[in-house]
Amino acid sequence: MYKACLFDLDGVLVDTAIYHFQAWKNLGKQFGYELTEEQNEQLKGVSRVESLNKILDWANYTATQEEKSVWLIEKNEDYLRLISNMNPSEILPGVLSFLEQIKALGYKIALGSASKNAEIILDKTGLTPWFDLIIDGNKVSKSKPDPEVFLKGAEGLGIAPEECIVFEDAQAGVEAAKAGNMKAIGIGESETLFLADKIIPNFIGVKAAELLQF
Ligand code: G16
Ligand code: MG
Repeated sequence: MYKACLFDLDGVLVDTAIYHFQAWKNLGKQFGYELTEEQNEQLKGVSRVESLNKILDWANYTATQEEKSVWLIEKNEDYLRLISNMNPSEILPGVLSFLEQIKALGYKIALGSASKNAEIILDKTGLTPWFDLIIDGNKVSKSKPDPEVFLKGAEGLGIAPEECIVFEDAQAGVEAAKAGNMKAIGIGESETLFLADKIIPNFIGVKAAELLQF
């Protein structure tokens, strides 16, 4: 009955959070703020603009619109430099085997990421050919937990939301999947992903035919 798998990018297929963290930390120095790892956790799955707003909030810094625009560009330029050497070795363990299995089982595969740089990352890691459809931050106007990114994925694939299974590492992403009437499989810790229908720590050794039984 399930026909499509929709994947988040950062934290599910690859770990770009380390690069976002570095770029935000570098930016924070401009207003004398040192971002912590715990705070970076809270930026996972959050859009670029919202991430900057959160950081400025934590730093207690009131920025002008102009400062914000400049900083968003600077952060992204820094991030693009950091991801420029990404390669297939950065695909998270077990992911390729899982993609192979679901392809063989006949599932459609789509990306549902908040990132505006998703296509670059998929290309650099060699993941692009696996995807029937890519919905990224350039194609949506509302951030997760709004279901827009996943609903557009289902629509683009021509598959009903009830027939879709979402893979997410962020609580907001799991909420987005549930709000879209989809099944959600959380990748990571049960403390943060408790709203998911199933939770796995990662894709290592996962048998798709078993996991996708609901
Ligand atoms: C990713 C990251 C977030 C990042 C967002 C936007 O989300 O987890 O930390 O802020 O994309 O990225 P960019 O600045 O490249 O547009 P996801 O949805 O792939 O987990
Ligand atoms: Mg994510």
